[in-house]
Amino acid sequence: MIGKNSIIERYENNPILTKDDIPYPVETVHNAAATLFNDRIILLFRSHLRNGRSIIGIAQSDDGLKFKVSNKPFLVPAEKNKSSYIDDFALYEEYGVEDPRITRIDEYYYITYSAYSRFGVRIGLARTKDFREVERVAFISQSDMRNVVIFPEKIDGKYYRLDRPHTEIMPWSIWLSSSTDLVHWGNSRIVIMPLKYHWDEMKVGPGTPPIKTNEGWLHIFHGVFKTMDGAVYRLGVALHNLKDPSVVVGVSDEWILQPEELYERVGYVHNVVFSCGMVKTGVDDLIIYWGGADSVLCAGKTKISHLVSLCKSKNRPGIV
Ligand code: BMA
Repeated sequence: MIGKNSIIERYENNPILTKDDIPYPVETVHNAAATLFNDRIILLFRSHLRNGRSIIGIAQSDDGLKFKVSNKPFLVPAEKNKSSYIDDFALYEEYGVEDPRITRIDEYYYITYSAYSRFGVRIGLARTKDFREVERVAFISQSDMRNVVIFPEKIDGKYYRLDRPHTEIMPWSIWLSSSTDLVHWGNSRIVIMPLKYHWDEMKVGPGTPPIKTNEGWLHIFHGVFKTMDGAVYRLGVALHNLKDPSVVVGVSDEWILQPEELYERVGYVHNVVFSCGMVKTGVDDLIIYWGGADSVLCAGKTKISHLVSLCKSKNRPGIV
C-alpha cells in the first residue's frame, strides 16, 4: 500500500545487504545500479574497502529482494599495464570506482561509474553482455562530473544522458547531453536546478536511469539540504517530455524518500538515502534500491503512476 506518508514502501527486511553478506573484506555495501537480466535482477553496488577507496560488487536475485553476492567484485580500479589503453584507466581510477548505473541498450548493458583520481572525478563507461566479462569503453567526461545516467533508447536518432557537472558559480544541477556514439557527448543544457530553501537547495544530481512511461521519461534524483548537523540526502522524482527530454514536464516539489530508519540515519555518512537504480517489475510496479547512510543497501516498492502523478500535481519547473 502506498500510504499518505510513504510514497515508497520500505521492504520489511531492510537492509537487504550489509557488509556481512559480502564474501570479501569491505566496510559498506550501498549505491547500487539495478537491471533485469534473464528474468533475474542484478545489482552492481559500491563498497568501501578498509583503505577508504571504493570498488563495485555484483549480486543476483529472483525476487529483487533477496540477493546472493558473487565471490569476486565486478569492477575494481584498472591496474597499470604495458598497454597504454589500460594505463589510461589506471591513471584515472587510482582512488577508486563508485556509484554505478546500468542502462540496457540492445544486446549491451552499459555501466557508467565515477572514477576518482588525483585529477578529480570523471565518468567511465563500461559494458557487458553477460555480467561475467566487463569491457571498459572510454571515459565520457572530463573532471569534474558525477552521476551520469543514460536513457535506454535513442530519441530522434540520438542517445541522451542526464549528468551533473561541478561548478563554484551555482548549486550543482542536473544537465542533459546527447551523443551519436555514447562516447562523445555535447549539446549540453541545464534541465533541473535546486530550489532555494527547499529540501534540495544545496545540490541535485541524477539518480536512476530514466524509464519510459506514457506520460514521459521518469527518473529519480537526489537532493541535498545542509543543516547544522551536516547534509541530508533525500530522493526526488522528475518527468521529462518523451520526444524532447530537455523539456521538463514537472519536478515533484516534495521528496519521495528521506532518511528515517536507523540504518539510513546512522552509518558511514549519516542521514543519507542515495539511489542509483530501480527496476520495473510489473506494468505499474517499481522496486527502488538505495544506499542507507552510505553503509547498507535498501529496497522499496512503489507505483509508477504514483510517481508520475506527483510530478504533475506537486510540480515545479526544472529551472527555478
Ligand atoms: C555523494 C556521493 C555518493 C554518496 C553521497 C552521500 O557525493 O559520494 O556516493 O552516497 O555523497 O555521502
